[in-house]
Order: sequence, then C-alpha cells, then structure tokens
Amino acid sequence: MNDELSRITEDILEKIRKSDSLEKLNEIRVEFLGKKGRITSVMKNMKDLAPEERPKFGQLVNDMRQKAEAALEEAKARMTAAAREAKLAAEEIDVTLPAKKRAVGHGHPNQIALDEVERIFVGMGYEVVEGPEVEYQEYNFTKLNIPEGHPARDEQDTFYINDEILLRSQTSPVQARVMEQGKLPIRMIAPGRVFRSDNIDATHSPSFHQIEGLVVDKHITMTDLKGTLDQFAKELFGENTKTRFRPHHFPFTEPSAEVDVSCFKCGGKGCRFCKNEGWIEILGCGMVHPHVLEMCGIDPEKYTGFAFGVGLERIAILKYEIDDMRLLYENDQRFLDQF
Ligand code: 2NL
Repeated sequence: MNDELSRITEDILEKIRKSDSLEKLNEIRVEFLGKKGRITSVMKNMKDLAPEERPKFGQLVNDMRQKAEAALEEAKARMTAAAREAKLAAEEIDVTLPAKKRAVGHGHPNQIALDEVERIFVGMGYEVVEGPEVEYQEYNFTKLNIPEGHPARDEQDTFYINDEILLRSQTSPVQARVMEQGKLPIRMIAPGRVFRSDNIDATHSPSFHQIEGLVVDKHITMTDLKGTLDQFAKELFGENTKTRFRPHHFPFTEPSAEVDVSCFKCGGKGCRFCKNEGWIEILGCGMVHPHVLEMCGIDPEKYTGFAFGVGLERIAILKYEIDDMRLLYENDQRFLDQF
C-alpha cells in the first residue's frame, strides 16, 4: 500500500507539472482528491491493514494530500499570474502613436450659406418661416398678381400635379399665407426648395432653393428696402461692399429692381470674376404691389411693404467660388470635404 501511495503521489505531481490550464488543474483535483478520487479510495482500503499500522499510514496519506494540495495551489497561482501577464501584454497601449481621427460631418455648402443669410436677417429682427413645397396655383401665382394667362406662368415652366396644384416655383406662397393670417407688422424670410422645368446645366437645375424676404408695416418705403439690402450685402460679402439698384419688372412688386453688389474680388475695378463689370447681380426686389397686398387681405391704403428674392445656390456659388452649380447636387465627397 505504501508503494501504491508513492505511485499516486508521483503521478499527481507529474500531472500538475504538465498541466497548462486551470480547467486541467481542476480535473486533476477531482481525479485524485474527489469523493471517488484515487487518494480517497486508498483511504478506504485502510481497513485491510493491521490496526497498529493504520495511524502511520493515515499520517502518510495526509502528508501526501497536503503536498498535492500545495502543488495544486502553487500551479494555480503560477497560471493566474501568467494569464494576467499575457492580458496586460496584449492590452499594451502605445501612447506615442498618433490618435485616430474621428470623421466629423459638416453642413452642405447650401446649408452653410443659408445659415449665414438667416443669421443676418434674424439679427435684423426677421422671422424664418417655412411652407409647403406642393402648392395651390392660387398661392403660387394668382395672389402674387400672376393671373391665369399671364406670360409669367409660362416663363416659370411649372410642374403641375393637376389643374390647381403644382410644385411651387417660388417661396412667395409662404409669404402670401403669412399675409393672409393678418398679423401685422410682418418681417420674415421664407427659405426653401422650389421647382422649375429647367434642363440641368452649370447655372440651372429643375430643383433649387430660394430665400424670399417680406416686410409689411405702416410707412415702409423704398429707402427701407435699399437700406436693408445694403446692410445684407455688407454683412454677406464684406463691409466695403456697395449695392446698385437697377429698374426691373416683377409682376408682384412695383416699382421693382435688380440688385448688384460691387465685386468683392476686385472691389469694383473689374476682374475675371465679375467679367470686367465690377458688379455682380445677386437678387431681385421691389415694393409689394398694392394688388398683392389687397388679394392677401391687407389694406394697401394703410400698409406698404417691400419684398426680395435671392437664389441660395447663387449665394453659395459666389461666396465659395464654385464654378458649376451641379457640384452642389452631386454629393461628391471630394467636393463636399472642402467646406
Ligand atoms: C428674383 C426675384 C423676387 C419677390 C421675389 C415677393 C413676394 C411677395 C410679394 C412680393 Cl409675397 N414679392 N417676392 C419680390 C421681388 C423679387 O424675386 O429674382 N428672385 C430670385
């Protein structure tokens, strides 16, 4: 029995030495020290010994049991430490490596330009109002002094949904709706998408964006219009910018004007950017036609107003020197990343 015990002892110590995982250690523990383990069964065989030999043998078994336990513990500690070392080595961070750049998005150039225009007008006390892109022709045309049969209806080559409903060709229907609500005075801009049946080229698109402005109050005159748009031009293109008003015609304003700004590249001397003109056209405007006020429920004897309309893409193209409007719609990352 002593030989048997020595064999078991050697066996267990050998197995512990060879084991390389905590699971295996556990299996060894069960194999030798468990309820049905080999050491336990040796203990059970003690009854076969002469009674006087039993205490000594018991002592031997206990010694070897302690040896086995100690070896198991030692192996366990060794493996835990090794596992932690390996984990730490795998997680090592080199703080001298360059940081990963996070891809941060930004506004589309149209949006950047719109934010700028809104900032300027909100700064002058204007409200920003949006409205439907699908409109009644009543609001898109009739209330703006463009009756059925008026040539301006054809000029705008509108997309019709049916006889009465169309994709808006301008954002003025939003303003007609605000006037109709009857809360005065009005100081608003109406930005948004508009539609015209145009072919796509460097300066045209069937869907583009407009920002229209409207002021209605008592005693509003052309000087208010000129002062406001002059201030707008200075804030948008720089404080040395001058404005020039040229007579024009729009059905919804009278008198009407087109507005040029002095070229912000050459200061007005003439360069390639302004095609040697010294001036760049940016918007159309005028005093709201009395008939428009009347059709929108405002008494033109008591109130007057001015209005203007500017193409958002036109502003973006000028401000960021984009030479083809199509770039604003194609979403080419190489283009967008420049803003
Ligand atoms: C242009 C010209 C313009 C307006 C838009 C307007 C709106 C109402 C009443 C009167 Cl509700 N006028 N809008 C006035 C003058 C010009 O736009 O060339 N836009 C790109």
